[in-house]
Amino acid sequence: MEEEVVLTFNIKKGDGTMGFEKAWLNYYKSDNLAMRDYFTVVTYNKDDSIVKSAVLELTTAAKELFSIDIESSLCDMKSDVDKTRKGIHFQIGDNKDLENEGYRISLADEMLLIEAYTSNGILYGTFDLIRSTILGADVHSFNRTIFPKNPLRMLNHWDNMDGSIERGYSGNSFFFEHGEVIVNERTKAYARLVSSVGINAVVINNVNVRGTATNLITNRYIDKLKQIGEIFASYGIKLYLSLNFAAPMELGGLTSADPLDEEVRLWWKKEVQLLFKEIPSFGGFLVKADSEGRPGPFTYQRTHAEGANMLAEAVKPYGGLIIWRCFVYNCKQDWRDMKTDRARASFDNFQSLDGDFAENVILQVKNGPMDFQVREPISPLFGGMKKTNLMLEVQIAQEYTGQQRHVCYLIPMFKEILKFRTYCKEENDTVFDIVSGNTYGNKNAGMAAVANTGNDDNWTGHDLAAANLYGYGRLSFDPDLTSEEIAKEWITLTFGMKEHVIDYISKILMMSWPAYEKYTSPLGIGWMVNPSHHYGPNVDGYEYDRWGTYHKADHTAIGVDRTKNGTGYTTQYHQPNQELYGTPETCPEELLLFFHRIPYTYQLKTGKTLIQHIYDSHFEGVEDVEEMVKLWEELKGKLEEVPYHRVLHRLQEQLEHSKEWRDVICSYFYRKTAIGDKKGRELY
Ligand code: GCV
Repeated sequence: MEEEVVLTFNIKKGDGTMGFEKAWLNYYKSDNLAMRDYFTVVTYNKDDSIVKSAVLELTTAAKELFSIDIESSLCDMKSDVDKTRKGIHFQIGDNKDLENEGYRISLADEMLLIEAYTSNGILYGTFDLIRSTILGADVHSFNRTIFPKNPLRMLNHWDNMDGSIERGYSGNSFFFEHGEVIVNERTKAYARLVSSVGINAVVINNVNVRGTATNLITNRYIDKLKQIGEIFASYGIKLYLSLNFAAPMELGGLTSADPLDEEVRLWWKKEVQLLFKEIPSFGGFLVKADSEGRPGPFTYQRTHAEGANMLAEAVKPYGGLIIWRCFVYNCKQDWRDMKTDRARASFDNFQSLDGDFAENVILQVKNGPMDFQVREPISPLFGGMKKTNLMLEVQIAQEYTGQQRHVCYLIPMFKEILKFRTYCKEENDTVFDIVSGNTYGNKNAGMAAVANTGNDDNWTGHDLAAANLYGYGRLSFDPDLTSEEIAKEWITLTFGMKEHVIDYISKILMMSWPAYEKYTSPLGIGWMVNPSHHYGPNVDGYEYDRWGTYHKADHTAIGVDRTKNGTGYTTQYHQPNQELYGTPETCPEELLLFFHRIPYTYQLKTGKTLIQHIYDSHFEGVEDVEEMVKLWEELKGKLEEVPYHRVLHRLQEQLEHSKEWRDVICSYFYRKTAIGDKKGRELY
C-alpha cells in the first residue's frame, strides 16, 4: 500500500525575513511503537545547560515522534531512579572510562540509561537515541559504548561581516549582516543541527579577515558574541574566531606585527583576554597567514612556527588553541617555469618546522596539496609531520564541485582521504590515524570542514547538499560509518522512512561524485573552471596571471610531471607512495595527469587511449546526470512538494550544465589534438 505523505516540512520563521526548515531534525510521526513508552519520562542527575538541551531534545522528539508530553525531573541519585517504569535516565558520573565525550546507552531493567562523564556525552547519547528510534531500533539493541573518534570536529564558516559568504552557495550569512553580529532563533536552530551530528567547535567568520572583521576580537561586538557563545555552549560547541595577523597594526596602532617583537606579543596577550574572560566556552583562533594576500610572519622574515607560537602563548593561560592553516603558497608565482609547482608549497613551507610548534597549536592541512579539487592526491604533510598536531581540512561548500547547484555527495571522497596510508609508520599510519591522534598520541587534533550553510530556508541551497553537512559531522564523529549508512540515515531523517525514497536518493547520492568527476576535469588534472567564481568550464582558465594553465596541455600531451625528474613533488611522500606515484604505469589512473605528463595517444589500463577516455568519460558523466534526473522524477508524489521541486529544478540545471562541460572540454581537446572520437560523436 502506498504510504501517506505527511506534510511536516514546515518552515519556522526566525526573527529576520527568512524562515528556516528543520532539515534532518524534521521529525515525522514514528511507528516504532516499542520505543514509544520510553519517551514518557526523563530523569537526570545534573542540570547544566547542556543536559537541559538534551532534555529539551527528548521533549521535542517525544512530542513530534509520538505526540507525548514527556515528564522530566532532576533525580540526583541513580538509586532513586524508578527502574521498574519505562523511561530514560541521564547519569553523569565519575566513570572516567567515558571521558572524551563518550557515552553508554544500556537497558537497566525497564529504564534506558544514558551514562557519560561529560555533559556532551549525554547530549550525543540523546541524539543517538532519537536517531536510532527514528531508524527503527529495537530497545534491546541499546547496549553500546560510543566515543567520538576525533577530538575536534569543527566547522569553518567563511562568513563576512557584510553578510556575504566567501564561496557561499546557500544565501547570506546568518551570523553577520551589515557589519553587525546577528543572534536570533536561527542561531539556536543551527547549534541544534550541527550538535546533533557531533560538531563541537565552530569558527563563525571567514579566514580572510579584513575590514570590520578585524574588530571582532575587540569589545565592539562582545555582547553579541557572548550570546552566540552561550547558545553554542548549551549544545556543547566551542566558539572560535578567525583573526587578522596584522591586527596589532590595524587595531593597536603599532608599527609592526612582528611575532618576535615584545610590544606585539604583549598586545596580543592583552587583546585576547576579553574573549576568554567574557565567553567561557571560547576556544581560540583560526589563522590564515601569508596566503592569498593575507599578512603573516614572512613579512618579518619569521617562520610560521614563530608566528603561531606567539599567539599560542597569548591564549595558553585560558586553555585556548591556535589553529594555523597550512594553505600557504605564493599565488603570484610564474607558472611558465615547469619546475615551479604550487602542489609543493605547503610541504615546503611547513615540513622543516616539524617539532617547532607549541602544544596548543594545531596545523590545519587541506586534504590535497592544491585546493579542494574534485580529485587530488592526499597532502604529503600527513605523515610528513611527526612532532606536530595536525588537523584535516575538507570543504563541504562545493566551491569546485558544483557549488551546490550540482549534487555531489562528498562523503565517499572524505572516506578515501581518511583511509589513505601515509606509511609514516608501519601501522596506524592513515590520515584518520594521524588526525584523530592515534598515530602519535596527540590530544589536539581532529577535522574541520569549510561549511556549506547560509540563510536559505533549507540551509544548504541544494536540499541534497545537506547530506554533506550531516555526513561530515557523522563521519568526523565516527569515521567507520560507511558512505551508504550515512546516506541512508540522512535520507530517512530528512524525508521519512519510505523505502523507495531511501533507495533512489541513495543511488543519486552515491553516483554523484563520480559523475561530477567524469563530466568535469579528467584524471586528477583539476581546475578547468572559470577563474574567480570557479563555476562552469573554462579549460585554460587560470587565476593569477595571463601565462599559466594548470594542465599545461599542448597538442601532443597534457599533465604535469611531478616526479623526481619533474617538479619533485612525489619525493614529499614516504615510500612506497613515492614509487607508486613515480611512474605512469604504477600511478593510480584517477591521478595520472596530476603526476605525469601524458601523450593523448597513451593507452590506459582499459585499453582506451587517453584522448578517448576524455571523450568517453564526459559523455558518461552526462548520462549519469540524466539517470539522476530520472530517479528523482520517480519520487514525484512521494516527497513533499517544496523540496521535490527545488531539487528537480537543480537537477535539471545540472543536466544542462553537465552538457556544457562535456561540449566545452571535448571540443577543446578535439581542436587541440585533431584526434576524433572513435565513436563518431560530434565534438564541436
Ligand atoms: C577563503 C581558495 C578559495 C578562497 C579561499 C582560499 C582559502 O583559494 O578560492 O576563496 O579563501 O581557498 O582556503 O583560504
